[in-house]
Amino acid sequence: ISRHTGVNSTQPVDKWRDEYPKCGRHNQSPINFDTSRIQPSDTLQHIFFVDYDEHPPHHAWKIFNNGHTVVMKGNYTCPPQLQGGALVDKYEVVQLHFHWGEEDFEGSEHRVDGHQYPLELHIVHKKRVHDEKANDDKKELKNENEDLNLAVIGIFFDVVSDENANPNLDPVTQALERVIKPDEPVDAYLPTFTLQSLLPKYRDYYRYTGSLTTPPCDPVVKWSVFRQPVPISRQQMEAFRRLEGHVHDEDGQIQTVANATETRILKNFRPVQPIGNRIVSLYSS
Ligand code: 1SD
Ligand code: ZN
Repeated sequence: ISRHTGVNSTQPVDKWRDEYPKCGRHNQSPINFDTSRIQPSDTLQHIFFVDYDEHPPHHAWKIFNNGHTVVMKGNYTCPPQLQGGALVDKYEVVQLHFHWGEEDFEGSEHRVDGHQYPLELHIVHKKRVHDEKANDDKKELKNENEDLNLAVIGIFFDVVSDENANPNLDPVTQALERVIKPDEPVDAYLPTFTLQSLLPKYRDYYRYTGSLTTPPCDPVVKWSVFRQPVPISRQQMEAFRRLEGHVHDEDGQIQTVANATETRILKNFRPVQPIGNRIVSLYSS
């Protein structure tokens, strides 16, 4: 039995391209932000986080450990949106999830001058389509991912010694205790949790066009990654490292293993990818 660090796939990261050709092509994510080469942009504007302070009705969240990360979906009637930020379209929230490592020196997918933060949150948004019905009809005729047009917000977390550094994250880390085992979704009631409460104070961000960081690696993502990290306590960070994942055998089949420490999700970030001739810009207020 081998433990693969590859996520969302039965393949290790370096084999993704065999099964998912897009993972080996251009415009892949994550990347390293080389601050000596990135200039503040004249054309980027700030992003409006519309209804980010809203609660889903009855504070209802679906929390799911899918074996490679924890995914949270708010049961919104009118999901929070991104507007502005040179995005052209409006994008609405679909889900959020995290990437982390075994120790504090690794974990984030994006890097800044080679530095990795211990945790990175992704708030995934999809382009808003006015006529849902028409869209569903079309989808049946097409490949599932063909219409994908996503905007993902990346937020770095930095571990600080103060136990009370980020109480806004407590509803999330407490809910993690209920999804230690993979593949068993829970309905959580999170009265004090909003997306707004996870954003950093300063909203400067790096912008570039990239991909999903997991198979099938579709190059359809407008990435906005905040420059300022958000604090997280040691205890909160450990809650992520207690989550259990899948273990695969040589054929990529999921194995059940009695020893729980063997199955922990301890590394679910993809290595940085070549930037190629892409332009990375910085919105600086
Ligand atoms: O890894 C996630 C993947 O699980 C899925 O959530 C996808 C959105 O459909 O997004 C990628 S990521 O690029 O946000 N890491
Ligand atoms: Zn992600």
